[in-house]
Parts: sequence; C-alpha cells; structure tokens
Amino acid sequence: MEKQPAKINYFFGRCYDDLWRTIKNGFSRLGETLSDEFEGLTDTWGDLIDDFGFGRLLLTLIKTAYYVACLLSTLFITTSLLAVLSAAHILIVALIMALIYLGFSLLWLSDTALCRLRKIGSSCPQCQYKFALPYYQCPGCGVVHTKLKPSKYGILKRQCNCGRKLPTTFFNGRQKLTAICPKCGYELKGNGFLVNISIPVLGGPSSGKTCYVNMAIRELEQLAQNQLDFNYEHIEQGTDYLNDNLREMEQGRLPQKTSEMRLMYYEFFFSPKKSKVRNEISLCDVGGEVYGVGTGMDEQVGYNFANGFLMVIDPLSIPTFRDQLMAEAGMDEAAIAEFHPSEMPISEIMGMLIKLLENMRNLSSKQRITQKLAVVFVKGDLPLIDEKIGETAVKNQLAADVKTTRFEVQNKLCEQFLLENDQADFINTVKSRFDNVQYFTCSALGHVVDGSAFTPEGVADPILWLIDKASPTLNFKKYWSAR
Ligand SMILES: Nc1nc2c(ncn2[C@@H]2O[C@H](COP(=O)(O)OP(=O)(O)OP(=O)(O)O)[C@@H](O)[C@H]2O)c(=O)[nH]1
Ligand SMILES: [Mg+2]
Ligand SMILES: [Zn+2]
Ligand SMILES: [Zn+2]
Repeated sequence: MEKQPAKINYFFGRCYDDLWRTIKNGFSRLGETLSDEFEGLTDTWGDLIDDFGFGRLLLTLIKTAYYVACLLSTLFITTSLLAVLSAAHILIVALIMALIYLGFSLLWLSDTALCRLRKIGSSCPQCQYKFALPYYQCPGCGVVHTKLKPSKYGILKRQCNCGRKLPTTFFNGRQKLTAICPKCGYELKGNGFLVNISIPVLGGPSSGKTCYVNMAIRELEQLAQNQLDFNYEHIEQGTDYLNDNLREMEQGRLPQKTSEMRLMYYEFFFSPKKSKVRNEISLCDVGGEVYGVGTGMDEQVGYNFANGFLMVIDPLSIPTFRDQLMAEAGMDEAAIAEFHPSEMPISEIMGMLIKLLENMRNLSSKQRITQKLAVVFVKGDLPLIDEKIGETAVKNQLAADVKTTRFEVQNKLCEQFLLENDQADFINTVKSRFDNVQYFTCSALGHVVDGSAFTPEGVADPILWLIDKASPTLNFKKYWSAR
C-alpha cells in the first residue's frame, strides 16, 4: 500500500519494535553479566600471578569457585529463564496480534465484499472514469488519503498526521468525508457509498437526445414520488443544463443544440426510500456530431465504463419512412422541418459505437457486448408512429395475443418497422453484438412547438428498463405489471 499521511497503528509497527527491544535488552544484559563474571575470574588469577602467596592462592581458589558458580548459574539458569520469558512474551504478543489481525481481516473482507456485491462505485462526471474507492480528504487539514480502508494505519479508524481520527470503512461513516476523483482530482458531489449506473445516450445531431434526457429525468422524478416510493434528487455537479432546459421546455420552448463533443453527465440519485446505499444514475448527453468520423469519440472512456446504452432513433432519419409520411400522411417538407429531422443514418451510429468498444476493450468482431441496449424511437408524435410501433399498436397486439408480453410485442413491432424500412443491417448488427436488446417508442415533447407546454409520453420506461437490468438490487416488477 502506498504511503499514507497517517500514523502507523501501534500493533502494526511499534508493537514489534517494543518486543524486539525488550528481548534484545534482556540478552545484552545477560552478555554484560557473563563478561563481568569472566573478567572477575581472569582478574583474580592475574592478581595471583603478579603477587604469589599461599594466602592469596587460597583466596583465589575461593573467588574462582564463586565466579564459576556465578558463570554456570548465569549460563544455564538465567539464560533459560530469559529464553522462557522471551518466548512467553512473543507468544502473548502473537496471540493478541492474531486476534487483531482476525478482526482486521473480517472488517477488511466485509468492507470489500459489500463494495463488490452491491457494486459500490462512483463515476467522475469530469474525466468519465469509474472507481470503487475514491480518495478522501481529511476534514482537519485537507490532506488527501488515497486508500482510506482498514490497513496498518488503523483498523476502524486511522489518525491523520494532523491528529484527526478518520473512519476507514462504510460501517462507521467514511462516506461522510469529502470524496475526490483519483484520476483528475474533481470533488465528487455524491459521497462514495453509491451504486453508479451510467448510460450514454446515442443518436445523431438533432435526433432528440437532449429533449429525451431532460424530459425522462423530469418523468422519473414524478414517478419516484407518485408511484415508486423512491427518493429522487438531482446532483448539482455543474455538468448539465437540466434546470435551464426544463425551464425552457415548461414554457413550450426547445432546448439549445448540444455543442459539447464530450459526454455531459446528467446525474441524479434514484433509490428506494428505505435503502442505505444510494443509486447514482448518470445519463450522458453529447452533441450528435461526435458519432461522425474523426471527432475524438475514442478519447471518451465513459463509453467503456457504461452500464447500459440508450440509442435514440429519429424516425425521420429513415429515408423510406420520411417518404411514407409524405405519401400517406400528407406531410410536406415544411411540416417535416417542424420536427427538426436528423440526417445521420442509424447504422452508422451503431457502427461507431461498436468500433469504439472493440478498440477500448480489445474485442474481436465476434465478441459480444454484455451491457444492455435500449433502442428508443423518439418523436413518437409524428403521424403513423402510434399505429405502427406506438402505444396503440402495442395495445392492439397485446389484445390479439394474450400470451405475449409488452416487451416482446415492442421488439416485434419495432423490428418489423425497421425491416420494412430497409434497416435489416441495423437489426442484424445489434442482434449479433448485444446480449440483450429492448425496443421502445416514446415522445419527449408530445407535439411540435405551438406555444403550449410539452407533454411527454413513455420516456421513463427505457431508463427504468436499463436501471432494472444493471442494478443487482433494483427491479420494477410492480411498475411493469401495472403498465
Ligand atoms: N415533435 C417533436 N419534436 C421533437 C421531439 N424530440 C425532439 N424533437 C425535435 O428535434 C429537435 C432536436 O432535438 P434535440 O433533443 O435537441 O436533439 P439532439 O439529439 O440533442 O441534437 P444535438 O444536440 O444536435 O446532438 C428538437 O429541437 C425538436 O424540434 C419530440 O418528441 N417531438
Ligand atoms: Mg443535444
Ligand atoms: Zn475525474
Ligand atoms: Zn489531517
């Protein structure tokens, strides 16, 4: 573990020094005594040689007997006693250490297991990286602790060099400290005890991503309160335009075109009221031009860390459907222009994503992408959509075949629609590369600009589906069965 700005815990450092020092002192004293006694013996005989006499000889013999007795007792009795006491000392310390290490291991294990099982982790809206343990700042001196977990610096708590005691696990409040991104130093607004679910939103320029993301978040907030018994809270990271966009859209005005060519993180907490771990949902919007060629999409690691992908499809970006609208629904160019059609072909966008993930993950062209994909037809208020793939079509099919589920019907209708409109390539690519794909139809605005407030339809479902699939603990069974 890299060096931390904290004091090493007594039992992991000084405890060994103290033990070693005590034993060393004992034996070095023993050495001194032995050498004193030996010196006494040699001195006596030295004195006798210098000044010989029978009286002195007698005294020398008595002294010799004394020193030999001393030497023998020191050598055998004291040494054994010292060895036994040292061994007892080592044993007692080892026993205490074993208990401490056991406690330490259990705590470390449960903290780590909790993180792994619940998929605890944060994502950084600035550099797009994801990590299990952020850096934490000492509230006393501001110094950053890079690995605040049970370690030699402390088991439940550690003492920062400034003297402040810091908790080292989720169980005793580590998450209340200020968390910092280990990659770029960004101060994270969520507190680290989170499950992050990040969902990049794909779609060409003017396909409807920004309208969709903002309206979907608004709808999720309402669902949280009215139907799901969830807590919703927008995280003010300063990386999104949620408040501005919603204010505009509530007045019946359109959000601005997204000029950012980097993923913009719209983040919010979205968790059952009683749950301790909070879900942090990140919907990532971006200027649609990024899905064109040579735009630096490959620098954005956020795609690699995604838990699911949401691709919006503007039906107007499919040329045959545009023709059909003109032929069958009597739309002219001016009427189509009111929907601000997207021009980028959907296969091109999907191709870009797959190529990007292959490069980032070293995948072969046969390997699959495990994250779930929601394909969402937006601008559902266009003529013909409701009867072909929208709510009316779904309800008719469900009534005709009671055995199928809503999800199956949605997939069937949308795939059929794409096939009829020469998009077999798209369907095949998606099927061959993604493990789990679900189609949806919705309308973020409900109508073209006419001065009145917009009326979104069905925008929450795709995100709920992706969250449901990505989260180990959440499921929206009740919600789906009520649909
Ligand atoms: N009628 C209708 N129009 C929509 C709907 N969603 C989007 N639009 C139109 O499509 C235009 C583009 O939508 P945006 O959400 O800005 O598109 P975007 O994908 O974010 O585009 P970029 O920011 O350029 O990548 C909007 O200005 C609307 O005119 C919808 O549900 N209904
Ligand atoms: Mg946009
Ligand atoms: Zn970062
Ligand atoms: Zn400190």
